[in-house]
Amino acid sequence: MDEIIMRAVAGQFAIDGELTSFRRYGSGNVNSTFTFSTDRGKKYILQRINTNVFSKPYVLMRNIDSVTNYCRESILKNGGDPERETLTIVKTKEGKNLFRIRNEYYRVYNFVTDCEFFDQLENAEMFGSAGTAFGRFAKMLDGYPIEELDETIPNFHNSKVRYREFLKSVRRDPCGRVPDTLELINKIHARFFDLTRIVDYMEVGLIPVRVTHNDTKISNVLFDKESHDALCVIDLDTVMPGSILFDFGDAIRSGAATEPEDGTNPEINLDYFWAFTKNYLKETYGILKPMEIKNLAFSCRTITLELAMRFLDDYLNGDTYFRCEFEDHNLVRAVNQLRLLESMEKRFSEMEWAVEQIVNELR
Ligand code: GN1
Ligand code: MG
Repeated sequence: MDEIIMRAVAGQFAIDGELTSFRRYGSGNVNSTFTFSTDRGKKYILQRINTNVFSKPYVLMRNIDSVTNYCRESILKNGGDPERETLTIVKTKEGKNLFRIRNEYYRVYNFVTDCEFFDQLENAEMFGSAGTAFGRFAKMLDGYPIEELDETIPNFHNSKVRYREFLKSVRRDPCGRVPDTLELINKIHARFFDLTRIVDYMEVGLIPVRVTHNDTKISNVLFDKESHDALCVIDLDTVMPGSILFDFGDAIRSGAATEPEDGTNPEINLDYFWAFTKNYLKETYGILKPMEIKNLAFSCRTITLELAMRFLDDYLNGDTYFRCEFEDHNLVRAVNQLRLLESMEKRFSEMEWAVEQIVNELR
């Protein structure tokens, strides 16, 4: 983005001072994210919302406004610091959540000070701390009135609907990429019931619908720079009604893998799995239903399979959804997720056993 545009956009918001410098920030695959500083020493996050993915930006921001206000109160009640433990929206000078120009929508948050994010964590202890942060987040939102939330992306984790869409892409094969990816496609077909089990349980009420984050990848947690404690859960775009299992599973998928999403040979790191699960359950054991606990380990397989399918689907459709940094990026990601999945399948009984042991200690 040009500095002139950046300055003009930042100037629409009720910020302290004037923009002096900015740079790209984060590792999100959907929105475009920047940080900027002002001549009064303040730092902010500025994002351009991807309207290809989020078709109702104002509705999305209403959700986030309401959820962050709710979190702020809860954090204050618990003696925490809401400036660092949740996001703070900076309104436009007209008091709006977004600045719109032509078809582009921008928002600004305060930059959470002295924090950093990681695509890959340095040790199991940090991932354990993320378990506490995500667990607290889930517990905090347990009391949030679900009927007030709009569904920003309908059927986001409805793997049945996603599978149907995937089948359509395979049949249409708009880019002629199916012949070279048949092996991957078949790996997904073969796991149909692993993909749909949780959604089936939800449909018949065996697994409750809760207020969930829906995008709990590890880079969506901010860690304190000094202590390396996980402080703040960010990227609230997909906070919607959903299953807590996808949140647990997605955190494991992204945080307990030995390689990043586009590495070549990821495996599940069971020490990381233990560390996260222990702390996550410490926070959430009181609210979880037996069917949720029973499916925690399994949810990691489901979400990893879902991501493999989403990356492959995007590849078949010519890479229009996820940001790609090189040719075949989505293909590399799909292969990566299937390898990670195979590693989870191999070590599944150990994952289930870990959950059982942790639950026994909590009982
Ligand atoms: C996207 O924007 P980001 O990077 O936090 C995607 C997630 C995927 C993730 C995979 C709205 O998240 O669902 O799990 O990429 N977000 C959306 O890296 O589709
Ligand atoms: Mg996101």
